[in-house]
Amino acid sequence: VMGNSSEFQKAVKLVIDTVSFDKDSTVQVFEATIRVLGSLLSAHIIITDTKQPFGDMTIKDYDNELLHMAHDLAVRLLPAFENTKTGIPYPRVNLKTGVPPDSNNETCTAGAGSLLVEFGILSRLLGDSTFEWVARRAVKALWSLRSNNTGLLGNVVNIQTGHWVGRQSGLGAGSDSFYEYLLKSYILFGEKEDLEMFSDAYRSIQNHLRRGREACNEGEGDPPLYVNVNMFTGQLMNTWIDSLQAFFPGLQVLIGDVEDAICLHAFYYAIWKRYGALPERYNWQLQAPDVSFYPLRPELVESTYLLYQATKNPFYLHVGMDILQSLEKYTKAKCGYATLHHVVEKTKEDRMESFFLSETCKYLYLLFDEENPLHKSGNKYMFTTEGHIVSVDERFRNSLWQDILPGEEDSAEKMKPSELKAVNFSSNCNRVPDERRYLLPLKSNYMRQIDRMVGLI
Ligand code: DMJ
Repeated sequence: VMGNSSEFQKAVKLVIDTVSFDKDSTVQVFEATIRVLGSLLSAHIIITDTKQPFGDMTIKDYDNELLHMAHDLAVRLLPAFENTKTGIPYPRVNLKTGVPPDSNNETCTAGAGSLLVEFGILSRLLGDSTFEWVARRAVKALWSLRSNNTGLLGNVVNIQTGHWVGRQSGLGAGSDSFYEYLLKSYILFGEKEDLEMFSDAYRSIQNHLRRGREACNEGEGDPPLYVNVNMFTGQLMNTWIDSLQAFFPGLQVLIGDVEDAICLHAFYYAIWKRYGALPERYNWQLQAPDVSFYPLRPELVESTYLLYQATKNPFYLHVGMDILQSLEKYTKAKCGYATLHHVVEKTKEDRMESFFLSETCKYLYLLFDEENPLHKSGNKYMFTTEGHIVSVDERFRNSLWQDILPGEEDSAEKMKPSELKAVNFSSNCNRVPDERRYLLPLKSNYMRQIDRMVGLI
């Protein structure tokens, strides 16, 4: 993304020469997929891109090594999808020996249901349907367990019985990327059923999770907030929001619901302004953190970047600058950037998660790099949930094995990348952002209201 081809080539060679997955190590299927599989696939796509928009990222004598490594890793993850009665995978797998004998039968919705982008890309690059098939089966199994009453899913499920162990439905931990990947799978593969699931889920979210006034930027009542509810009754389960939820305005940008995105983003930014970071959980009733650490998460920066791309409003450059300055001030350490152990006391932990580089830094860099090839029309890219870039191109539209994908009857209809916008979202989901309209993104009384809600004034 920075166009630094020599470092990229060095890193790729290092990975090819030194990384092996033949390890007696138990990993989380979700984390290994989004962090490791995703980066291998992304780098492979960049290396083999015929246009090379980021500069010359080709590797001399490259023989698809990264794709082979991705395949090797994915094969080692496959045992997670075996011996499960629902098709929902086990959460952990040993890379050498498969599912550990004492394995937990419970998994979270996001962990089990956000594997389709990486597994689908791998299948389509290899022409081997296995990976997409298992990932799609897991999504469909989870989807079939949603509440008849609210249309919502819980956050923890038993993979053998299909019984919901965690009935909390929200947009944060345990759920977030499930929704993200319904939409992103559709953007990438054009399978209509993914969009239909996403549209239904989005409708249920708006009906049951969104609280506050209807028009977000005007009128009486509280500014909107997405809360955690019981999936079966829609009743409020607690009064906290978590820092992972801050990804949601970015997802709203992708579907064109920019106004709601602007309002929701402003709420998280108000919390950031108060602490110079986002606490892992913030209790909006107590106006105080419930869980106080900040592991350098990217979600607020990600939404800021996407909102800037959608509106070009300099307000988001200001937000980015503010975030950057707090990161420099509070998290910079001798050898990197440190997790904040406590957002009030600003104590640090000796820990820097890989998503700090793959997401937080990348989105910050891109926010200010107006001329980046990623922003040029004609170059179409999508970010995976871990911030790895993949090109949205025809290569991923071919599922020649369509007939053997689970429940394929109504999914035969495929959309071309250029047709993506022409789908029936509910009325407020298809707005084309008008730059002038967002010159002042939020009314001053709105800002005052949320500043008061987070105890800033
Ligand atoms: C990232 O690993 C991914 O974005 C994931 O989907 C959830 N959030 C973390 C970083 O906070």
